[in-house]
Amino acid sequence: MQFQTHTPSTDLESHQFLLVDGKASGQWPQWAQDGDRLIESYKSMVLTRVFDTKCIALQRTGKMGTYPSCLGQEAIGVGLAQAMRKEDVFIPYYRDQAAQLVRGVTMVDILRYWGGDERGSDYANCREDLPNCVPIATQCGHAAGIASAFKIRKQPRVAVCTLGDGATSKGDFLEALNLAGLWKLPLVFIINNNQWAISTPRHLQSGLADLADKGQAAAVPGEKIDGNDLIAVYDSVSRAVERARAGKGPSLIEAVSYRLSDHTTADDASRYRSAEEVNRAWQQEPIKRLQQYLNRADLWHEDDEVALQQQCQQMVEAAVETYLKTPPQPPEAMFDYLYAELPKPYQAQYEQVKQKAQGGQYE
Ligand SMILES: Cc1ncc(C[n+]2csc(CCOP(=O)(O)OP(=O)(O)O)c2C)c(N)n1
Ligand SMILES: [Mg+2]
Repeated sequence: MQFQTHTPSTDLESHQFLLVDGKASGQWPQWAQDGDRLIESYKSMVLTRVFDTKCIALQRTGKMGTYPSCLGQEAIGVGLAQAMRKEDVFIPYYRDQAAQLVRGVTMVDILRYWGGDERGSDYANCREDLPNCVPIATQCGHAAGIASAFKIRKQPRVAVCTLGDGATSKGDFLEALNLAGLWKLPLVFIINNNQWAISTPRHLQSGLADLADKGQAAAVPGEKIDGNDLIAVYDSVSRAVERARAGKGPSLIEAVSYRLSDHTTADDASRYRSAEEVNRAWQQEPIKRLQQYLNRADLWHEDDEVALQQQCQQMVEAAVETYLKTPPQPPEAMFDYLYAELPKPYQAQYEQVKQKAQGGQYE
């Protein structure tokens, strides 16, 4: 069953290519039979994890602000970003470091953003991708607007928008989904169903068994996939993206994964979920799974792994060094990023903050 309107979403197994133990399942798409392609994806997932681990350490040592780890969800980000074209637009939420790195957002950008520096959202390499969205689901309306612009301008481009399982309960998402279905927008929604919305478990979020079925009320076909299976993610997103590019309208993908970390560095998930549950989820995580496949296929070996880990560490350390050396902006810079032209009522406040800063009152 593939993206057919009004068809209930399929069970997970029918969109699975890599089983939990790294063994292959079903008929693999052509591209996945190319070992180099899989190794490229694997390297991106490992880099994301090394970077993510460092971000938590930076927060813990007072060098960065609150940070939402993407531990365990690397396959969703890497797979979806690799399925997009450069000219497509990515509309992320805050747990999308993996996709952003593949899209060309730099590690320094990401560090600056979570360090509270808005210059971290000024991406040099993918200027039209949107910045992180923290207000839950509000990015969905932006995505519908962007997709609508593509359609009006007759551009063969696609908007790809991510959101969490919790975000699917918000009106913003449901309204954007409705519009996408009605106007047949070139828009792909991807739900990162990591099973938790802070401390709210998935089963208390919606009465639906499959969040992909939310598309039915909006005439948006849905598909539920294993979000820990890099091949399933790439396969599903690339079909949805090309479907949208061909003028056939939007899709909704539910990628099932697990949030192996706390919600953010400001959370302690051990207060509301059991160690057994988390241990079980570790057995399913996406990196080990692909690594096991590559090992068995004789495409990846111990020495490759050691070299990759070293290379990733070096790249991350270099980015951290640049980030830590970034001169801070003056306090009045907080007015600089919301408006193209500062509205009158804020101009007086801006001057006031600037004068206080010059008088050393914020030091
Ligand atoms: C409009 C809004 N309401 C509440 C919050 C507080 N909040 C931050 S994350 C979150 C849970 C989101 O869960 P989910 O959509 O599943 O994404 P996840 O964090 O699990 O990736 C909430 C309620 C917010 N950021 N924005
Ligand atoms: Mg969630």
